[in-house]
Amino acid sequence: MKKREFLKLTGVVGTGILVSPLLACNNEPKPVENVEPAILPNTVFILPELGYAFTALEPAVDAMTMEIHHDKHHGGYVTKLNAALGETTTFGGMTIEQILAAIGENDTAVRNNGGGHFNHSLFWKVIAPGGANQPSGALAEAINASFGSYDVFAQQFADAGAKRFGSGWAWLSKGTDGKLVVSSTPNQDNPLMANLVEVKGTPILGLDVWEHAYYLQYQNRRADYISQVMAIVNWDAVAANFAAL
Ligand code: MN3
Repeated sequence: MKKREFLKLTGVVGTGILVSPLLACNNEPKPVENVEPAILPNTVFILPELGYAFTALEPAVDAMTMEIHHDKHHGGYVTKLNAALGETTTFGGMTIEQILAAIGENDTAVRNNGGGHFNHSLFWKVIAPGGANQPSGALAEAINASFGSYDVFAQQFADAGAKRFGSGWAWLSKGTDGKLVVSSTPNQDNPLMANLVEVKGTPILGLDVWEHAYYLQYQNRRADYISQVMAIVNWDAVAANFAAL
């Protein structure tokens, strides 16, 4: 690069002095500057594959419900989550679990759509066809220790879903005290949202009781939907969630 071009690029053409002799000889330590932490780019979330046919859960859940629920509802949450994250730098580089643990009252779009993404991602796995239809091993022991028996747990879980007013979820989670706990949340909230929910923990089983999850097939019979889906829970998937904690 020619000198004139260099001077032009550095913006000092015509000043006459390139480097002040005072500055050039200044060996004083520089004051420590407040360096802003690097802003990490937002994670871009994608709609996970269902992993099985829309017909695979019939007759408990019909194919049209599964298709609309996965492609349109869950897909919509993912699209809107990514859009909401684009409006802020607060959640840069975070996993969905980290985002949900960090959100507060004012993060409405991330709360609704991030919750929607996490909740449905869990749901598709715990109702996947195949797998044990009853808990066993360490998970069965934990259920017995926490609730007394599977039947007591199952009644609490079904009640949590049936009594949820409006839209929401029933959860089986590992609570902050290490015990398993049943809870229910409104909308797309879940027990990971430590700043927002009463019963905090890490969910290992979730049941969607929004009307979009059952209305085409069950209409107003939410309790029937709950009992049919509880009968097809993939307890191997739930046990894998439990073992990962
Ligand atoms: Mn849903």
